[in-house]
Amino acid sequence: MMNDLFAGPTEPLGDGALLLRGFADAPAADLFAAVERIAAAAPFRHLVTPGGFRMSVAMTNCGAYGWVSDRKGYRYDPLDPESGRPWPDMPPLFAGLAARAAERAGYGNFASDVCLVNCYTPGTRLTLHQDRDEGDFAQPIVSISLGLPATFLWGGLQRSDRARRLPLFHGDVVVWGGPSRLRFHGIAPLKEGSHPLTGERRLNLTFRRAR
Ligand code: MD3
Ligand code: FE
Repeated sequence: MMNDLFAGPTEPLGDGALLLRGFADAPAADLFAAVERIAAAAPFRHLVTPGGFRMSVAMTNCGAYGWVSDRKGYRYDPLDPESGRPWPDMPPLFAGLAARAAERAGYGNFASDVCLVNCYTPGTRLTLHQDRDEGDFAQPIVSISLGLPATFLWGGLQRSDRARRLPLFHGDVVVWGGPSRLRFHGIAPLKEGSHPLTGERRLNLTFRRAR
């Protein structure tokens, strides 16, 4: 398995969270090409929060469900509300890579049914939040970073807990589970720059088990 050839550095981030630096370097170009196909079928869009704010991050999804937000709330929806059609299929490359990363962190049989794709341009940020719309918090979330670097904000279990700053680079994969699963987290405003693969963008893929 490809996983067995990966000998890159791993950094434990705290209870249940593991950073795999460069775990997605080799498949990065294929991942990016798949994101472009997904975005051709389900374009990136700026969702509105229940409070009425337009998110600065542009999002799309693939898999059996997609994460969506509107004035009615946050939810996982089997249909893309923009088109009324199912989300694009999860490419086998995606699900396989996420499962191998989860395995490496000690979470066997991670079968994600959603990949939420976030697109950041310079100035885009994601304010501190928890991911709690999924059905089973015993399932981890796996994130893959592509393109421009970002500063990840890693808080605690209370919104008011001081957040640690952690740089995330192209190819980095993080597995968030166990006691870290419900920690507040976010992304600081993206800095200007250009990346050979993605241009003036950062893409983040998060793999989730919605139901
Ligand atoms: C820690 N995305 O989509 S990925 C998100 O880079 C999200 O786009 C960020 O937060 C991004 O919800 C951060 C890292 C991440 C994702 C989910 C987590 C960290 C997490 C869930 C629980 C704890
Ligand atoms: Fe999140």
